[in-house]
Amino acid sequence: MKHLLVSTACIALLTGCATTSVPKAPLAEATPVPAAPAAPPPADAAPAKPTPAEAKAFVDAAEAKLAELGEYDAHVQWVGATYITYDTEWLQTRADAALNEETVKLAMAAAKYNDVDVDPVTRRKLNLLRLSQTLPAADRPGAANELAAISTKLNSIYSTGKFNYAGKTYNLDDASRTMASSRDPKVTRAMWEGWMAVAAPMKSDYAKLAQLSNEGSRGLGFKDTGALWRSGYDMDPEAFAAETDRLWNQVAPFYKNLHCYTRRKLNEKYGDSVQPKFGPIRADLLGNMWAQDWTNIYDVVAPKGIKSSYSLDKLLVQKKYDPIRMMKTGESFYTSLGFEALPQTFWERSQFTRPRDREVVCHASAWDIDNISDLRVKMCTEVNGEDFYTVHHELGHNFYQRAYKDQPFLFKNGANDGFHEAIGDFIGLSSVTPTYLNQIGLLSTVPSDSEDIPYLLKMALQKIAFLPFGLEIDRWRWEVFNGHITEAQYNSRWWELVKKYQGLEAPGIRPSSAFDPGGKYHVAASVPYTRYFLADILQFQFQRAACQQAGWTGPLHRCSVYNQKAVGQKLNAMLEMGQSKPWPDALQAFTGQRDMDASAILDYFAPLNAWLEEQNKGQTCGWDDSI
Ligand code: X8Z
Ligand code: ZN
Repeated sequence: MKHLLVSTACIALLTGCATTSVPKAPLAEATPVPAAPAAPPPADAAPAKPTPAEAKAFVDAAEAKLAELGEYDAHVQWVGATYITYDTEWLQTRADAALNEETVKLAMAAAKYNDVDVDPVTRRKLNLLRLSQTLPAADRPGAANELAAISTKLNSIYSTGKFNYAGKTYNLDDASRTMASSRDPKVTRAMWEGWMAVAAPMKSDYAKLAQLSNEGSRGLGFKDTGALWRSGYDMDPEAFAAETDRLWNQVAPFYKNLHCYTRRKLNEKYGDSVQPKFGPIRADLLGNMWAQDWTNIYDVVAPKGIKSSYSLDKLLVQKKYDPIRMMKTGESFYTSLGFEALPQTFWERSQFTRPRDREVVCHASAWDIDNISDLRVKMCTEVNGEDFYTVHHELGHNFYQRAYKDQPFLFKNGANDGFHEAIGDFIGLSSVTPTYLNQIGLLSTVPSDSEDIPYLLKMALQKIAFLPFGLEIDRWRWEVFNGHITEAQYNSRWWELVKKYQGLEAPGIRPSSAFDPGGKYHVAASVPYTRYFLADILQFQFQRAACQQAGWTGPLHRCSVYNQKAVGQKLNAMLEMGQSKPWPDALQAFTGQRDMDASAILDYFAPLNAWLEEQNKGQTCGWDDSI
């Protein structure tokens, strides 16, 4: 429920249409009034069926109303996210509840046009209205407020979370840095357990949140909140679930190869007592709190005898990059494609680093406050390769938002949420190529293709390692929402799914109070996560199509689209459509394809997959993934 349409913290709010266009009349009456009947109808007559013109007028008024409320909410959420206090939480709860309440009322009122023969644009908008709250509140007094209060509280627990270890206090940034660099399994375990303990108190509130949002979702005609989330893809919700299975099955063998190779390297480094040769990998050994990105342990898995001549982390420090310079560099990639530079207000109003003197939501996000030009990012940027990539990711959201600014309010969104996540990641693929790093003066010489395997291995530690994680979070939430699991089973079921998909296990027995899913931002903040799985697939489809458009004939992983204006133009053609058409139309506009297709990510990594298969010869790979 946090944010309308482009849900929450990752891409925040829209609004748009000038507030002067907000009708003065209440929405339900903001329709052309039909001519009065000559005589009053008999008392038992059915109410007259609304006309298509009435439906269109209803939608226009709804868009104006939501734009106004959404813009107000965006300012409140921004202040709350950049300054967490009792009072800003109070304001966030109020603003969120008001927006949720109004959206649900409008979505319910929209049902009266279900059987009206409206034009396709109005029909699409009526459907989108029903989908526009991530956590809809029930239409009864107090429900929206209760849901908003829980939601705000969970977000704050996560963002202000801290723990103590060996006489020092750690926040998530500190713990993440230590997880990335420590090779002492006692320390990585302490970081991991310390952070997961922050989430334990969220458990009962999370159960309440699921119950309340289910009540709201059912009021809107969905089976539960999971079904609502799966309904945002221009297809039947269960067909969408099957589509994600299909994509996962395309890439799972590759993930298993990477898992096998990595497990062996960890076993060689730490020994059987820390990382056994068989079975799941210990989750705290992979250099990241959630084991969603394994790039930080490249030193542990680096192939023997093939050197990698540079580290982006070190280059950025050596060349004295700072967060603003990283942002400016990111912006210049987009302008090289023909996009207009970001407005001055972006630089004045964004938050680029963690403030020293107040609590903030550090998880990176991109915002569109007024749905026109008040674009911002909120990051706690550190000078390293991971954040260099994240800068390009966030700016992808902002350039998308600006590209669709002339669409009507309900179409100001990504073609689907996976598209919104994939744009910046697609640009990010070029932004870390040695050719591009060389062009911008970060890297003095472009390594020969003898370094392709180390390069691809680093990329796979980010992109292939992520795939099962991108899937499992919502697999778990879908089961929470459909009642398959109870609060008492939340944590054990979480670990069953982590084992099944990622092939990982916790570093020790979990306490019965644990609520480890809440240790991930998107669970605490209720941001749907399947979008990132889709983005991981889509960004490589974008890359393959863009590189073909640029006339590139070399290997896909070496292609950079920097300065390719024709690619920029075609990309813009997709972006400016927003959500006005079903996503296959948008995909076709840029790539010529109408399906999500994992063959592009497999093409990109093909040389590495062959290399991994060679490395894994004679090994017993895999783990027991039956649940
Ligand atoms: O949440 C994000 C972005 C903001 S939309 C920083 N990402 C996911 C995550 O951090 O878990 C990007 C990669 C996956
Ligand atoms: Zn994002």
